[in-house]
Amino acid sequence: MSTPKIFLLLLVCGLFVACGQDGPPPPPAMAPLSDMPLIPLPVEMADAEGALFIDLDAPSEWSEETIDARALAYLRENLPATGFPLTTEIDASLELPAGSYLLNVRPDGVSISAADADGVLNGAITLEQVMAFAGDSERGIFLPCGTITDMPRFAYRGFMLDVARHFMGMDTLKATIDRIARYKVNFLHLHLTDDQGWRIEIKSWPKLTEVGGLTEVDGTPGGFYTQEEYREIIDYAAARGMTVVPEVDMPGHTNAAIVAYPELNGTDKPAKPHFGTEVGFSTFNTDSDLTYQFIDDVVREIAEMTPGPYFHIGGDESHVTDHEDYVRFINEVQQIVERHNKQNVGWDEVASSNLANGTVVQLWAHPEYALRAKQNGNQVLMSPANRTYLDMQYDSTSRIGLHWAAYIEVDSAYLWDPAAIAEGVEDADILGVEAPLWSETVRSLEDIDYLVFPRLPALAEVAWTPQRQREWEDFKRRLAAHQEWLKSMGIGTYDTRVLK
Ligand code: TNX
Repeated sequence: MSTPKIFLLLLVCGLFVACGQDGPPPPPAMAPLSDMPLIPLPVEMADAEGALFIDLDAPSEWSEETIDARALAYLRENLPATGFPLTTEIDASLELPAGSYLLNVRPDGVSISAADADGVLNGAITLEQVMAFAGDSERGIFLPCGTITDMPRFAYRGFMLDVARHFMGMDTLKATIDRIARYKVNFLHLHLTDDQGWRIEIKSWPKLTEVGGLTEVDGTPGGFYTQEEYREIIDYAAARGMTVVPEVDMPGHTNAAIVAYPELNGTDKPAKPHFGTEVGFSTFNTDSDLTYQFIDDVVREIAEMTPGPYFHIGGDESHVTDHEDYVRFINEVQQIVERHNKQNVGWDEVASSNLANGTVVQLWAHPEYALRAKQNGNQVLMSPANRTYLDMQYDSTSRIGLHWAAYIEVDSAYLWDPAAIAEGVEDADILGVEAPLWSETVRSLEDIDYLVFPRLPALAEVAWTPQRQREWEDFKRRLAAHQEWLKSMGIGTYDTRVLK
């Protein structure tokens, strides 16, 4: 083509774009989809020509006819604009791991397909990030075209909140669920009972909350969830892709229950309310039928309200329970949980008993117990304290947190491989990764924000993205964008020195 012809063509195109009152404005210079700072990093991103223009003022025509109801509700709540074509599709013939999805951005709209509803929601969560990081102009947002094909490394990507040491009310809990949903966390483990407080109403043993619910660390007033509130949390979490895993920690960590019902006490010392943070001094009486009747009632009431498959029996730090008694107790309790049709989860010490077939062993301190679990055919949930404990301080200047396991800066939370924690325990033996937030020093949403962000995004990527695709420098680039995004939403994320 000759120069004048090219000039003419450009002029015509320019006029066409400039005059097109109804058409989209020309896309600004834009980073391709594959450069977007997404966390967790998707497995595959392919760029395509063009952009989708989202008019901020265009009315939304979304409906449950073409969009999965849960994804629709999530997006309506979280997107800045919904005036563009979107469809979702569940195609059970897609042979991908649970939670996988395909997200396709074209100039004429977005589609999400997945083999299951969790996959559709994960695609919607990715779309939320794509929109948050896309270039916007006065009139709207431009999304670069392309396809994301994504699947999780592990089936279980968890967060634990200790609501026993300090009680967290409904608003705090819901706000926490909103925050972590953005990182594709799909299990919410609630540590409901401990020495300092009992937080879940049990109708057949009412003093658990009437007495055991009153206290917390430092003597401030505690609190508890009614059964109605617990059900509300389950629904709220489910709407954001999370299954609740309730924990009743036993036979140790049971002082609050024993204060309420002294007949459960397995020590010679009378129990009194505990406001401190020492551990390992309480135990149920493992010889008494009443104890097992009690546990049966508690497990029954909680299991009836809990749609998820798991029931966490704790089992950690039972320092005043004789070992033989401990083993007998854990064996018995695993059976109670199974009779109520739940699968057991226990802290890694439970592997010193006879593990039931389905019991998941949550590694926190003892790799040898994880190996024992594997050898016995049981799955391991990875929560090594020196990598995943969100209650650990970042460094010695952190305003709250503990440091018995380690100081955990963001690089330390990111730079590890779950398959390299316990020799011989590999991906196929690992159910997933969970980041626990113990609350001895955590009292408010502000405190939660400070410890959870930005380490939770790092740990969410550990649980989701294949090890070979994770790269620290690239993660830092993406995390810097997330820090801005989190702050723009009013989330008090910690200003980590690794980004300075
Ligand atoms: C150890 S981890 C505990 C908890 C504490 C936590 C504090 C585990 C199974 N037990 O009782 O809250 O350390 O970091």
